[in-house]
Amino acid sequence: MVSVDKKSFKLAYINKFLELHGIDLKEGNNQQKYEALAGLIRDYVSRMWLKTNKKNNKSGQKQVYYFSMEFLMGRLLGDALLNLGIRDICKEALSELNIPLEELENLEHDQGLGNGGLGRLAACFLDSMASLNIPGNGCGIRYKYGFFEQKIVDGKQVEVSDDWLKEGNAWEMRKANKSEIVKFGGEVKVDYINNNLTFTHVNYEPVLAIPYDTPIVGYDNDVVNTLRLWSAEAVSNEFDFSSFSRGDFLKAIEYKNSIESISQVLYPEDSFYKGKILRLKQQYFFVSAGIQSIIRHFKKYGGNIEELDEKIAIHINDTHPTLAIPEIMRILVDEEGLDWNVAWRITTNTVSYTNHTILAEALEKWPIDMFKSLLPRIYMIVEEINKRYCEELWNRFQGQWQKISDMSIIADGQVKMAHLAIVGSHSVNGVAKLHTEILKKKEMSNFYYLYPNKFNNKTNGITHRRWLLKSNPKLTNLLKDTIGDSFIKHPTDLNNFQKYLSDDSVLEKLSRIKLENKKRLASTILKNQKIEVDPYSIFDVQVKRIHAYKRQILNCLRIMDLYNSLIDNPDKDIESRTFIFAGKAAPGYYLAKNTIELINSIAKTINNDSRVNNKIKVVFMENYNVSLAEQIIPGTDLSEQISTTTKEASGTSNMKFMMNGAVTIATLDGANIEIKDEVTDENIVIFGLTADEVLSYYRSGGYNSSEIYNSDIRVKRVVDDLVSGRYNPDKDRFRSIYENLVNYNDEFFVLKDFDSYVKAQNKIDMLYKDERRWQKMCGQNIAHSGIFSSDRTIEQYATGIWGSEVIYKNL
Ligand code: 26V
Repeated sequence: MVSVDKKSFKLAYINKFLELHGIDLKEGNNQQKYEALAGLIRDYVSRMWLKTNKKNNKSGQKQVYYFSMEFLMGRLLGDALLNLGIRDICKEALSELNIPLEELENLEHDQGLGNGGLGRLAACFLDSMASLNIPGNGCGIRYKYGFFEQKIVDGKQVEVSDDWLKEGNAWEMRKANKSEIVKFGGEVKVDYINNNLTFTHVNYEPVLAIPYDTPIVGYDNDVVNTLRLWSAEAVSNEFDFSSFSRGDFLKAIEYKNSIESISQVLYPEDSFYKGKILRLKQQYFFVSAGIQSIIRHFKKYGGNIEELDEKIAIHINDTHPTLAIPEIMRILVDEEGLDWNVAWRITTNTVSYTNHTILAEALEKWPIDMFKSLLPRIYMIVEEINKRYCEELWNRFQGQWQKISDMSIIADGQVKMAHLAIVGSHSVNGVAKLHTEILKKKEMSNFYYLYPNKFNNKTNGITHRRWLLKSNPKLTNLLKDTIGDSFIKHPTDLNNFQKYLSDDSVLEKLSRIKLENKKRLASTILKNQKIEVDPYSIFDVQVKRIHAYKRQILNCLRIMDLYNSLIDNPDKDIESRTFIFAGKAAPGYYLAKNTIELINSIAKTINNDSRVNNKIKVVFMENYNVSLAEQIIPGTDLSEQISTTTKEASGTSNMKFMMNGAVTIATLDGANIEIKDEVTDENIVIFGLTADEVLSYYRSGGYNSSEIYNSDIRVKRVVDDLVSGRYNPDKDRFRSIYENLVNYNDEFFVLKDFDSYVKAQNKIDMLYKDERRWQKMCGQNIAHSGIFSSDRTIEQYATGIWGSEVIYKNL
């Protein structure tokens, strides 16, 4: 804990400001004031950081490294203040200087180095590892440009590059002395020396990997872990001096740019995975730099390489960092001279892998030619791994050639990263119970048969520090006032809140807090989208990446249907609602971008129709990111989790919403099932096909969407309106959505689930009318959300996969 009082904080702040800017505080602008505050907090953090590092170097405790292409961190200042326990002191001290803390906090650019769930999960995990006192560090790429910023122009998404480093980054520390060289291209020279084969990589292109370290502050425990992000630079004497002397300046610049492009930009997750060479380069770049630096550090502190797996755990977040497996093998065999079998044992014991999707089209496969020419030695190692593994398969599945070829790492001219990840790690986990079952029984059943003990489930979680304490201080205070503050360190203590749900005054307070959060959200909507919404209406929210399987379209069709019924029957007794959407579409994903346009067209039509205006409104909020989520989620009444069952691996916003007292309308998909099990059927509204039904349709057919279209007149009416010109003067604008639903048999069962969705929504209306009952439901959701803290998830990873000690006490 930082022990500082208001007076000394104020003094330290004034000094820091002067030190950084050389002017009087009064003359400074807010950006300068933010920089001084961040600088001061970083000073506090640095001392603990040093202490944690020293302890780790000495203790011999197992170190966990979480490798991920994405870390969606959001803003860091508020998080640090909260975890250091000095937010109140800081706020008061600044307010005495006439500086509103929130204004400074809002100046910080979101660190948006991730697409969505997978990247945000990595960020929550870092927070939990630090808060549970687990020596756990992140390893990734310092993209110069984060996930694009979304602008909505004429209802359409326009992508703008996210220049997040433009004002500098107060939290990172460049560590040039800890750089590594990563080698691309070239050839491998094989020699036979002293009865040993040796492999020398020659004529390669060296790339300098420079680490930038960001402190990850644990909650109230003096622990500061590290997120290490790598940036690519040209090895200086490889380009400028030689080329310069020949006067070829432009060539030198071109070369420099081509090297730097490796860490230039984060790839947007697409509907289809495209094997782009730059992405493969990115993957090897950060994995190689990360593994080299881990092993260098391990040896520096006296580690015995043959005990690497006892002291180090490397976790790979999806298949993106799978090259860690052959890279460790390369170092152990080529550089450390270990026997292949020994090296293989160490490698597989060290590495563990999480799968985050069953969408076959998202699985990474690299063309052999590309792989081989970019990473010649790594390719040889993968070939050798595959050769030995296929021998094992031949023994196990004699004569079953098709099966062996299906399971091979290299087949059909491609290197299959998921296969390499499963074979080369000791643990494969899914991210929710249903998801893990589908992996075992269906998607990866052959592998489950071969390695039953590798497969396990670790249901996702979210850090309650950011998603409750930080984003919803009012609710946090009510919880502290009722159940005390033990839930902060033991989130399942939120259960104690159940006892208070028969107390009307508590329910009344809960409802007031929600209203205040809704008012805050309403003013953001007015400011950003210039739409006035009624905070007394139901805030019905679907915020997430735009994707066909997440079924924003189902939500749209239901809104169109409600609109029809209000026009048909102006006296229809419904609760007034504000439908709020937000989310980004991959730039190359036509259908997703078209969905955004549809939402905006519906919004325009409905919001301008005075006949329904006091009943329903539709809003699409621009540029969904972590900071916007922190505002939207506490102000939500109804959480939309309506993916096609079996498709959403887990979902994590579902957990954030429940923790903030929203009621969920959901399909039995991903972690929704576990949420339902926790809150019980009375406190969630479930609809739609079950997993068995969906799987059976996919397996045996039998679904005909046009039958529904032709038989349900409500469905026909809304689907026809997609192409009638009612929502957009260009009748063909949404033609492809129409075609997908009617003529391409509706792959995601939108029409099939429509009726049950409408009924579920009517049930929501009915429940909401009974205010007391509704508040109780909200309270039950909060009370049962503790299990979905990422502290629980991380404890399960630590004990079940990484074999790290979990020590709660402070340093
Ligand atoms: C795939 C690709 C393909 C090529 C280009 C860039 C790119 C980036 C990411 C991905 C994989 C995305 C997988 C993913 O985000 N899965 C989500 O993981 C969440 C955390 O486990 C989970 O809650 C969501 O249900 C799941 O969709």
